Amino acid sequence: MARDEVPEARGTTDAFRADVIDGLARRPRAIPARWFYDRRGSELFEAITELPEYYPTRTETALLKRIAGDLAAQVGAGRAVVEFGSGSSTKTPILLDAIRPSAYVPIDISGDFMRASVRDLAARFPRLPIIPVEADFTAPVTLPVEIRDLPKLGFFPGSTIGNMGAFSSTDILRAMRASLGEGAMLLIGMDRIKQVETLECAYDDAAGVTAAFNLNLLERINRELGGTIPVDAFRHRAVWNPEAARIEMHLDATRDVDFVVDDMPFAIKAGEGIHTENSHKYGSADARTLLRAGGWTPIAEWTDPDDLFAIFLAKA
Ligand code: AVJ
Repeated sequence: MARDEVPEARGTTDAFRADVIDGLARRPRAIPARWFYDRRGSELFEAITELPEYYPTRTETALLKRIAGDLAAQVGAGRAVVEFGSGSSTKTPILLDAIRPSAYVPIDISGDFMRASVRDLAARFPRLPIIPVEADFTAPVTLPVEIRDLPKLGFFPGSTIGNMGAFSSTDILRAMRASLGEGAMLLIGMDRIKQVETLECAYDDAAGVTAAFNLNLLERINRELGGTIPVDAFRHRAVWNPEAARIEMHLDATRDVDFVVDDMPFAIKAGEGIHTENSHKYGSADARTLLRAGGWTPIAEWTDPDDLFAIFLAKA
């Protein structure tokens, strides 16, 4: 496909290049997790959500089904649902069935993946206006004019907020509040702190899908940025960091490697690594404090019987 057919392509590639070169030059090396989600990465993430070890998706989906009636009563009908990082939109039908909104606006950085998912959704909700927006929702997003006068419900499932640290997660909640406007509500999923073994297995599955997801970042660098990274020299590592209350994913070099990215030379010694993701986990009080810091007032909290995952409803 020609570049000019994809409005975001040039800006996205430039931002990817800048983040990679910058991230490989700093110590410790770190590349932002949002770059996992090219088409292949989005597909691998979908596969992760079906793994026996990866409890968040199935727990949140079941929870959403269970609370649908309660949620409808608190949210009311006729809102525009704005989903941040919609991906394959698998949890969306449960919400749309429950609250009968007047429009649905999915926002995702992986444009063609999102549009393919939206086609399925449109078939299921033929009378619902669906207006996809291809954007990086960590920056302020201009919402489509069609929903300007409707009250909004922000939908931010999956504990995606956990990819951000305290500063960015507060910023993004505030940005959401600003873009969703007067009278908005937010429905947000937040993963709980739990047994270390459960957490580490969820991010290092026996089938190696999460490893493939992590390593795909290096393959993407090679594909899109003219990289020469020997991917076979890197190993996936997932570890719980108790001080920061987060799972960290790393790619560790198993031998000394030299490579280029966009003609820039890099060297990584055996045992050194690249930090590729943080996935923060929250106790109930942590979650509520974060929401308040982000300008939202929590009005309901639901959790599954094993307290693995929580869904919060908040108002602006
Ligand atoms: C999509 C960010 C919520 O942190 O659990 C899954 C991404 N990374 N396995 C998460 C992910 C490795 C996921 N989020």
